[in-house]
Order: sequence, then structure tokens, then C-alpha cells
Amino acid sequence: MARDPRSGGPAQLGSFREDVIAGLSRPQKALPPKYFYDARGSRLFEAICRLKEYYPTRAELALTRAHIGEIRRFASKAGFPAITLIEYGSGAGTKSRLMIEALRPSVYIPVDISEGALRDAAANLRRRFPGLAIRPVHGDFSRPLKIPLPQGRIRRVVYFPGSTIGNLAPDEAHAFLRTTRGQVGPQGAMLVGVDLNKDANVLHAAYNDARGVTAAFNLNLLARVNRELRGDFSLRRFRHYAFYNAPLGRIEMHLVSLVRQTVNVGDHRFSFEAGETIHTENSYKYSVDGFRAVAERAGFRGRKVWMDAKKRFSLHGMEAIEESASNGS
Ligand code: SAH
Ligand code: AVI
Repeated sequence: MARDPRSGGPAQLGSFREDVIAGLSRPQKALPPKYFYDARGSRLFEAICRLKEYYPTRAELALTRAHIGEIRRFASKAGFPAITLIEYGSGAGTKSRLMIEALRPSVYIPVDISEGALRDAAANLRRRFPGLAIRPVHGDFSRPLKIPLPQGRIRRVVYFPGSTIGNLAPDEAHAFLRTTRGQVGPQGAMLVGVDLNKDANVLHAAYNDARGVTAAFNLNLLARVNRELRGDFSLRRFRHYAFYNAPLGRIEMHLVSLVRQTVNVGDHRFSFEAGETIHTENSYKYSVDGFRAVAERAGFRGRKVWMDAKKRFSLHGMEAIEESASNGS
């Protein structure tokens, strides 16, 4: 498995420690959501996907199955006999399987920060598609990554499902799309799953499930800090809190300190007031046109959009805009 030098081993621990210390030192304490996905976090995310309240996974799978023929036609291009499929945040690989069956790429490159999930998904896909070249990359897609791209007349298609793009702030989403545009080249394409704006009650329920799986996913971040960075967070002294921030169009997840307390992380000490929060995740929701505008600024033209029957979730088929025609920054 290819590994970004900063993504595995002690170097990863280094950036995790730096990010945690920096995040807990800010006036609004914050931790980056990419650290949710240790082995337990990845399993908890899969459990979230099965919850009745968490509609995005079911909606995206349903719309992908319903429109798979059109998705295949969109991804293929005359004059390009082969496809390289690059998937960011591939996770357990459930959607990957569908896309590989439809697109029949000659090379598949899943990229994920969660090493165990990536390894297990790649092993499953190798059994299922024995002729396919699978080249997993363990790394952080918010940083420059070396992706082993085959050269030649090969159509490069990036797949970014699950609305993971919604976990990026607008400037980060722009930067990610710009980098991806450079990666796929002028003949490349992208398929992005994007969660849509909707009734705040539906959103609220999706991030406050009755069984408390999302709460366990959120609190697991503190358990990870305890285990990997010599932290002493008491998980009973924090509570999961998620709400829809309508003016900013995003779900925010926080961990609320239930009491006034101090917490140690290695040699660093942090004070919490009762009610003070650690901001752990944003999940931006878009309109179809709103997302298209973001993508266009980054060098992708929206060609197709597929939605589920309730119009809760969208999959955007986008093509690279030729450099001379792009107005992106
Ligand atoms: N694509 C799957 C999983 C989505 S969960 C689905 O649609 O169900 C988000 C995935 O992105 C997880 O597998 C997580 O490990 C990965 N991820 C999150 N932030 C990342 C980052 N900065 N770099 C690489 N992978 C990341
Ligand atoms: C991966 N990502 C798109 C999920 C989301 O909905 O923002 C992560 C998640 N957080 C809480 N529940 C699910």
C-alpha cells in the first residue's frame, strides 16, 4: 500500500498531536474531523450508515443504482479506451463496488486516512475483481498527495461519495476541487456525492440518532486522544451536541463540557468552563446550483446531476473545464 510520508507511523502521530494541541488552544476549541476515523471510529461510521435516521447513505446508494447506466455513459469518453478511477474517502468500499462494476476501470486507486478500513476494503475488492489493478493510497486528501497515476490515453475519473466534501469548509472544498482538477487533467471528470439542503428536523434527527451511535462516534475522538496522546479526558464529563446552523447551511457537531474542569493531553493542560464546547465537525448542505457554482470556480463544469426520489441527496457528474475557458482562481 502506498503511504504518504505524513500519513503513517510516528509522523502521523506528530501531526495528530500538533493539531490537537493547536485546536484545544483556540478560543473556540476545535478538533479536525479527519481524526474520527481510527479503527473504532470507522466501524462506528459504518453503524451510522445503517441507522434509520441517517438517510444519506441509503439515498446515495439508491440514486446510484437507479442511474447507473447514465453514470457509466457519463464517465466514458470517446477516444479513451480505459478509465483510471480514483476514489477519495473510500471507507468500507460499499459504493466503490457499484462504481467499479459500472465503470470497469483498468486501475482503481482508493485513498483513505483510515489504514485498516482501506486495507480491508482493498482486500474485499481484490477478491471480487481479480483482474483489476487496485493501488490503495493511505493518506490525507487535505494535503498534497502522491497518487500513482498511469499515463497514456486513459480517462481519469475521481469519485468522492458520501458528501465527505461537506465536511470541508468552503475554502477547503475549493482547494480540494482545484487540486483534483489538476490531477484529472483537461479530459478528466469527477463524480461527487453532495447532501442537499432540507427540512431542519430531518437533518437534526440524522445527527442525533435515538440509539446514540453518532454520540459514540463523536466521543470516540476523545478516547483516541486519551489512547494515542496520553490524554485524560473523562468521557462521562462530555456530551454530544449536534444542531443545524441555518445561516451557515451546516450541521455542527460539538462535545460539551458538562462541568468546569481541566484536562491534560501529554504535557499540555486545558481548562473548560461548564457548557464550553469543542467543535468537532461541520457537515455543509448544498443546493444543486450552489454546489455547481463552487465546482465551477474550481475548474469543473456540472454536466449531470442525479438525485434520489425524495431529492435529499445528489450525485454530480462534472467535467474538467479547459484551462483557457476556466475563470477559477
Ligand atoms: N465513502 C464512504 C465513507 C464516507 S466516511 C461512504 O460514502 O460511505 C468519510 C471517509 O473519508 C472515511 O473513510 C474517512 O476515513 C475518510 N477521510 C476523512 N477525512 C479524510 C482525509 N482528510 N483524508 C483521507 N481520508 C479521509
Ligand atoms: C462522512 N461525513 C459525510 C459524515 C457526515 O454526515 O457529515 C460524517 C458523520 N458525522 C456524523 N454522522 C456522520
